[in-house]
Parts: sequence; structure tokens; C-alpha cells
Amino acid sequence: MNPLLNIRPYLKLVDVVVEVVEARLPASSRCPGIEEFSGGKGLVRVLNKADLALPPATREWLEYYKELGITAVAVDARQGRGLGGLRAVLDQMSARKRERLRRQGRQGPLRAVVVGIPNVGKSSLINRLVGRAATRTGDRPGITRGPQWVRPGDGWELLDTPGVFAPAHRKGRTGALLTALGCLPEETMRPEEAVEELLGALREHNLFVVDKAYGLKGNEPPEVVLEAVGRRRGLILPGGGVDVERAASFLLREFRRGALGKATLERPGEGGSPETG
Ligand SMILES: Nc1nc2c(ncn2[C@@H]2O[C@H](COP(=O)(O)OP(=O)(O)OP(=O)(O)O)[C@@H](O)[C@H]2O)c(=O)[nH]1
Ligand SMILES: [Mg+2]
Repeated sequence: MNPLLNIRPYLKLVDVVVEVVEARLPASSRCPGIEEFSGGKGLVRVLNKADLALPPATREWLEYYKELGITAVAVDARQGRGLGGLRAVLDQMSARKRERLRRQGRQGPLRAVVVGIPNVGKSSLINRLVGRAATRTGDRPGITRGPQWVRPGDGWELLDTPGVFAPAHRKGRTGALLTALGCLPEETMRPEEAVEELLGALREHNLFVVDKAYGLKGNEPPEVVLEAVGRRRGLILPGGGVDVERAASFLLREFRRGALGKATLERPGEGGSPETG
């Protein structure tokens, strides 16, 4: 089933579709079928959590989208960075309708729906745009339960929606990385498995943030890394061995919130996911 079906009834009400993706994983965190879904509406892609991604990689993505004629902006919804650019895009995309309304002597409203996979910061972005905690946010997937209009009274009405994902999001490395980033529930995969894929993806991009944080060379197998994490963090089983599962969960949480440093896990042109080349 198309995961966007529940949102479709709202589409005819809106002027712009805002697709939020993870700046650390811009291609694999995309919303499946969004182009067809948004039809003739304006569509803007927001690379959120840009504070946790590598700035040169984010610039590379934005350049790449520009070449493809895709409207995209990078933001940090937590700190409110990059919102000016997004507002400008929203204004531009709604200019024609505003002009029509003006000719009719009316003021609005203009409406946007915010969609994306879970936990990418859709609700946080809305809260930043309206300047108050209008919708609930949280550091796990599935916080927003149903569509919710936010009406700040500035002429815009924003629709927050629950995160959606497709079967492809759960598969292989994509599934592991989305679990590592907190976009899929932790139960999706054993944390040790997610750590293995995360380490692989980081090292392939010459990112040794985990290895450095735990004083390791950049080529130790995941078991050695988790042993180091468990010992350092005191995650020890009664028999004296490391609690590997807890060490893996701990490491994933550290990475997710950016405690190990910035990282971008895919670059344009790498292949494997749509729009990576
Ligand atoms: N560092 C950082 N954290 C962010 C940013 N935006 C959101 N977050 C955090 O990411 C987590 C998820 O944010 P939400 O706004 O609840 O995400 P959502 O997409 O609405 O999630 P669902 O409703 O579950 O689909 C929260 O812990 C936010 O504080 C950002 O730009 N940078
Ligand atoms: Mg939400």
C-alpha cells in the first residue's frame, strides 16, 4: 500500500508539499512516491538536521539538486537555521495564488503539508516556522499520530503529518542506517547489526568518528568496537563480559544525537538509492 494514501485527501487543500529528509542520509530517507503524490503542487525538499551532517556534503547535495531542477534547502530545525531560505521558497511557490487572492480582495490562507519518514524533524520544523511548540516532538519515531493543522495566523496554515515509510526503507543497509538514525523503531533490527552497517557506511566515507571516539584504529571489526564501547561505558554482564547489545544501543544513540560528531552517510552519484546517480 502506498504509505502516502492517508495523506492524499489533504493534498487538494494545500498549495505546497514540504518533503523533509535527513541531511545525513538524503536519498535513502526520501518519501516514496512523493513526486507523483504532489502532482502539480509546489514541492520543496528540506534537508533537516543539517547541523549533524557534514557541511561540504550538504552543499554537494544542494548543488546536485539544483542541477536536476529540484528545489531543496538545508535547515536545522532545532536551532532555527536556514528557515529564511525555506520561507523564501514557500513565498515563491505560492506567489501566483497570493496574486490571485489579492485580485479577488482576499488574503488567504496559503497551505502547506509537511511529509516525510518518521523522526526526520517534521514537527520540529513546523514549530520553528510558527515560533512556538504547536506540535509534539520527540527523539523516537511515531511521535505524531495523526494529521494536525497548525494555524499561526500569519497567512499560512501548516499540516503536520505522521511519518510514513515503505517496505524498501526496512531492507538491507538502508534499513540499518535508518534504524541507526532513529527513523525506524529500534526493534526493526538487532542493534549489533545496525552498528555493523553504520560502521561500514562511515568508514566507506572515510569517517572514523566512532573509532576516534573510542581510541581505536579505523579497521577494527564491530565486535572489537563494541567491546571498547561496553568497557568504556561500564556495560558489563554479571560474568564480567561486555553486554554487547546494550553497547550497540548506546553507540547508536550517541551517533544519532550527534555526540560523536558530524557525518553524512551518502553522497550524490553513489548509486543504490533513487537520485544518488
Ligand atoms: N540536531 C537536530 N535535531 C533535530 C532537528 N530537528 C529535529 N530534531 C530532533 O529530532 C527528533 C525528532 O523530531 P520530530 O520533530 O519529533 O520528528 P518528526 O519527523 O515529526 O517525527 P514523527 O512525528 O515521529 O514522524 C527530536 O528529538 C528533535 O528534537 C535538527 O534540525 N537538528
Ligand atoms: Mg512529528
